[in-house]
Amino acid sequence: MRWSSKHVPGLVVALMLANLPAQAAWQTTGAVTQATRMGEQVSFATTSGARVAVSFVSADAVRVRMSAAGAPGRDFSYALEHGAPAQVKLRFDDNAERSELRADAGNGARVVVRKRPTLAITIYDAQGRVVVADDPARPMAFDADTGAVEASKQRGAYELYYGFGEQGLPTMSREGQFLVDWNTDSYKYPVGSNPLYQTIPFFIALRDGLAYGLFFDNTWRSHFDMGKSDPRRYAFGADGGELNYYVFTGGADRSPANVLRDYTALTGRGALPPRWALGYQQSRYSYMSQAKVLDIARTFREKKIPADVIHLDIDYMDGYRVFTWNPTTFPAPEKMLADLHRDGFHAVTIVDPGVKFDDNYAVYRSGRDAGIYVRDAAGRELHAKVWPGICAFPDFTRAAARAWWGEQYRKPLGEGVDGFWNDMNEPAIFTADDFTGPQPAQGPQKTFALDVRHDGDGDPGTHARYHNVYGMQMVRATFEGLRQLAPEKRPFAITRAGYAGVQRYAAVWSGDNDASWDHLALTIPLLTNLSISGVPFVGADVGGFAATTTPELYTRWLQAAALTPFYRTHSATDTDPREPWTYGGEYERINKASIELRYRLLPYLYTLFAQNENTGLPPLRPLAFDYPRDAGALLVADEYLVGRDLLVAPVVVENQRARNVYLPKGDAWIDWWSGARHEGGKTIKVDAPLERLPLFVRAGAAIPTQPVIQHTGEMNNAPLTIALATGASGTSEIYEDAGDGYAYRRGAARTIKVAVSAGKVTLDIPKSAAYQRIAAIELLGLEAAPATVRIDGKAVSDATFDAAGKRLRIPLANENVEEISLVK
Ligand code: MIG
Repeated sequence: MRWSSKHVPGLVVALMLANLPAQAAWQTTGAVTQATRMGEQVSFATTSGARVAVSFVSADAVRVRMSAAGAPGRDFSYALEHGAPAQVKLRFDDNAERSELRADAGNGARVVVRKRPTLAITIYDAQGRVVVADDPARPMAFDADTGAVEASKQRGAYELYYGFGEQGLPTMSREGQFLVDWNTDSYKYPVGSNPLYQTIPFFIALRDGLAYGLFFDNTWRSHFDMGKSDPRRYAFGADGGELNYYVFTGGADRSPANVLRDYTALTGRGALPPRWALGYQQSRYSYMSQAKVLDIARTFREKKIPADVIHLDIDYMDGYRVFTWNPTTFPAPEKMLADLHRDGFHAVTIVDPGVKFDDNYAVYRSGRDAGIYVRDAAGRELHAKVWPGICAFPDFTRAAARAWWGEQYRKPLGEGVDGFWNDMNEPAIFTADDFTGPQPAQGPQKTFALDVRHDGDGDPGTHARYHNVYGMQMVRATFEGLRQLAPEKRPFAITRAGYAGVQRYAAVWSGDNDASWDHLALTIPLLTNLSISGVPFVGADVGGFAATTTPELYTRWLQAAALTPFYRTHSATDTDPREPWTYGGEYERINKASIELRYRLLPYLYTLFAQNENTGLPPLRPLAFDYPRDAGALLVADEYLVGRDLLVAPVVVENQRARNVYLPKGDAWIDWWSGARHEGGKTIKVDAPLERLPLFVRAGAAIPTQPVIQHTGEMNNAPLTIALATGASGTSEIYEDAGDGYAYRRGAARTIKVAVSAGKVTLDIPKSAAYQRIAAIELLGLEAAPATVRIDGKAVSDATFDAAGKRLRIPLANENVEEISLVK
C-alpha cells in the first residue's frame, strides 16, 4: 500500500519546513515475512524490506523499533540514562497470522503483532484491555527517499494527552493539536506557540481514567498530530532516523504516576538539587556592575525579603567572552562573590555556547587546539554571529568537547561562582549578515545550517539529526564538569534547551516569556506539562521577561509562582527595574509575603525533590496527574498541585479579587488560611484579594513548614512545624538531610513518618541532632479547641488555638513523641 504525503497533512507541514520534496513516496512496512526471536527481542522482516523489533524493557514497558533500511543502526540514545535500554526475558508465540509477546515475569503487558496485510501492533495491559493499537489504515510507514518515518495509533473517542515537554499552549491537554519538536529560540513567544526551546517527545494519555505513556525517542525534527487531522487517530513521526518508541502501560493500576515512574526509570530522574537552589532567585538582564549586584543583595537583607540566589546575565563578561569577567565593571569578582556568600547569597552566571572567534582569547585558542568545535559541511570550523560577534561552537555531541567544556568551569568555580545558567543552546545564532528577509523570530535562519556536522558520540551526522540534543549535551557537559571539579557539591545548572532526559543535568526555565496576563496564565499548563514530562525542576521568569510588567501583574505572578520549583524574577534589558520592592507600599509588602510563604513551605518542596529522585514523581503536577478518574479535574488549567497534598489556585486574571476553585473528588481539602473544610468534587468560590494566594491542603496530609528565614543557610537552626490537615486519615513522610553534598546517598538523612487518624497523630521521628528539629505540630481545620491534648498519654497545657484560622498549635518540648491525641 502506498499513499502520497498530501494525504498526511501533518507530514506535509513537517517536510516543507525541512525543505524536502513535498511529493515524497510513503510506504508501509507491508506484511511480515518472517518473525525471528533474537535473544530477548523479536525481529520482524517485512515485504518492504523494513525490519521491526519488539522487546520489553520492563513487564509494563514495550519497545518498538522500525528500521526502514532493514539492518538497525547503532542502538544508542542520548535520552536514556544508560545509553541503551535493558531487555527483560520474553515469552513468544507465533503462528501464520500473528505473533504474541509477553514479558516472562507474567502479569504485565502483552503485545500482539498482526502479520497481514501489513504489520500492525496492539498492546494490552495485564487485565487484557487494549492500551493502544496501530491504526490499520495508517500503520508504520516510511519514505525511503527522504528518510522520514511515521506511525499512527487509534484514538479513543475521548482520549486526553499530557506532557510533550515544553509547549506554549494554554490548554492542559494536548488533544486536537499538531505539535512540532525542533528546539527554537522564540523571543516573546505568543500564547499558542510551538515549537519552543525543548524537545521531549513523550506524553501520558488518559482514556476512561486509565493511563498509558508513549515516548518517541528520535532526535530529528519530529511531530505529533494528536487527532488534529483526524480525530480517530493520532500520528507521530520524524524527518529521519528510526521509528523507535516505547509504550508504558501504567502497571497494575494504569496510573499516570506509574507511567512517569517507568519513563523516568529509562530516561533518569532529576537529582536532588542543593537546598539553596530552592530558595528565591533574583535576576536581571543585566545587573551591570559588581556594585549593583552587591547593592541588590544588600537591599534584600535590609528589607528582610528572603532570597538565596542572584543571577549574572551576559554583561558580567568581557566582550561576552565566556569564562571571563569585564575588568571595568566587575574588577574584583572574587571579592564580590565572597561578600555575597557572607550575606548568605549564592551566585549563578550565564554561559552561552558561542566562544568568541578571537586569536587573543585563550579559551577560544584552547578549544581550537583541542579540535572540539563544530565543523560545517565543507569541514571548516563553523562560524556564526552571536553576542560576542563571530563565534565558534563546541560540538557537545563529542565526548572530548564535553570534557573540555566541563574543565572550563574550574576558573569560575574557584572564584566562587555557585551555579551556571546555560542559555542560547537550541543553538540560537543571529541571522547572517547577508540575510535580507524579515528578521525571523524563529526558524532555520536562527540556528546552524542543517548540513553542519556533529560527532554524535561516534555516530557522525548532520545538524538536522543532532540539533535537538545540542543544548542537552551542553548542559550535560556543564553538569559532569561540575560533578568532577567539586565532587562534594550538588551541581546547579539551568538550561533553556533540552531533549528527553535533560532532567538528569539541569533545571529548565521557559525562556523569553512576555509580561502579560496571558503569559502568567500560560505558566500553569506549560510548567505542569513539562514537569510530568520527567523534568521536575521547572520555572518561568516571574513578571514575564520581554516587557515592563505592571505592579499588579508582577505581584500576582510572584504569588502564583511561589510554589513552583524554580522561583526566579528575571527581566529583559529594555524593561523597567523589577525587584520585589520596585513598586513599594502594599505591593512590596505582598511580594515579601509571597516569598515568605515560599520559605515557610520550603521543607515540603525539599521533601518532594527527595521523593522525585526515588520515584520520578515531580513536585509540580496538573490535577489530572493525581486524579485521572475525576472528569472534573482533567482539563483544569488554572490550578496546580504541589506534590499530592497542596493545591494552588492562583489568580492569573487582572483585577480579579475572587475566583472559582475546583477541588478534586475523593479527598477533602482544608483552606490553608481559614481552615475551612471543603469536600472535593465541586467548584467553590474563594476570596482572593491581592494579598491572597488561594491554597488548600488535602485532609490527612502532613506538611513540614519552617519559620520565615532570610535564606536557606539559616535552615539548620530553624525548627520545623508539621502542619496536619485533619478530617481524614493519611500517612506522610518528611525528608531531611544536610542540604548539599552526597552524604545522603550514604545514609546521612532522616525520614520522619506521620500518620493522622481520627483524634490521633502518630509520629515516628528517628532521633538525630543533625537536622532541623521538630518543634511543633499544627492541626488545621479544627472547629473548636479540644478539651485536652495529650502527648504520649500526658496532658499538656501549652497548646494554643487560633479560632480564625481553625488551627491548633502544639509545641513539642523534644522529639521523644510518638502519639498525640485530642480529647473533645
Ligand atoms: O539573546 O542573556 O532567554 O533569559 O536574559 C538573548 C540575555 C539572550 C536569552 C535568555 C534571557 C537572557 C538573554 N538571552
